[in-house]
Amino acid sequence: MLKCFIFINKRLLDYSGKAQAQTIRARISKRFKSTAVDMEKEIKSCHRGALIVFEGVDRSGKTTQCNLLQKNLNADGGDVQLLKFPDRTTVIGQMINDYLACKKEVEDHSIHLLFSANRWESVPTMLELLNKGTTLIIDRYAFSGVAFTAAKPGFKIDWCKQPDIGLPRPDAVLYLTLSSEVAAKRGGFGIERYEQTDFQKKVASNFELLKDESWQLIDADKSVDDLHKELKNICNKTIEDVQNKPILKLWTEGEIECKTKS
Ligand code: NYM
Ligand code: MG
Repeated sequence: MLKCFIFINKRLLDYSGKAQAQTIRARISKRFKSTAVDMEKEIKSCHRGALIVFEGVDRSGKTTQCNLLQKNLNADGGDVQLLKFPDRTTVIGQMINDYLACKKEVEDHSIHLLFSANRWESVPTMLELLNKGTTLIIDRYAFSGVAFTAAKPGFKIDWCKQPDIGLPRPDAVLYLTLSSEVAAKRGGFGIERYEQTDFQKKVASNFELLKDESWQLIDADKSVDDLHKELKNICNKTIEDVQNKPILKLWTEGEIECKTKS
């Protein structure tokens, strides 16, 4: 394209008057500039978004940080959406909400499968967004699913993982850690099911068993701003690193087939 531009420019100087050449050159520049912007957009739209999951103990500031990241990455010109599991807005999510709020009893295996179903029902939207270049910041994912259910008597980690096998695999899991003393200073637990110290300790030890190469442990005992800066850098780097990589499947080999864009 550049060569063509130089060639046309030369011809204009050879064959046209100066004023005429300038008008035509200005028109061509304008046209080429917009083509370059379109090409840039097209290249960007071929890149996929990153799937970044936040996990962590209660009071670690996950939700605050996820909200800040969505806001500030978008303000910098990014394309970022926030998801949260459980997603309490769906029919399944409402059943989970009633269970967590202790309004309903649900058998332990069943509720585990409902938490998983609540993730699977989001998968088509997640893939569509990732494939069109939107980065997803996710507040809790399958790791919470396993860590919480496996903290109940009689549940093995391996059984708990089964229903989530094959979900889109996170490109990065940012696990926010906080000592129990600092967590205690940040205020007590809420009134939902599972929000008791002993249960949370079991959950934390289960998280330890789920770490893999996609995990990064982040010390959350710092100011909201300092933590945000650290996480924003990691997110930007992840977005850059994975833009041309396939989306993989969680806890199994293989890639998720990329749907062609309509
Ligand atoms: N939780 C969350 C589970 O037990 N299983 C899951 O699969 C997920 C995603 O729900 N105590 C638990 C962890 C929390 C509770 O989460 C609700 P939040 O982030 O407080 O809304
Ligand atoms: Mg909560």
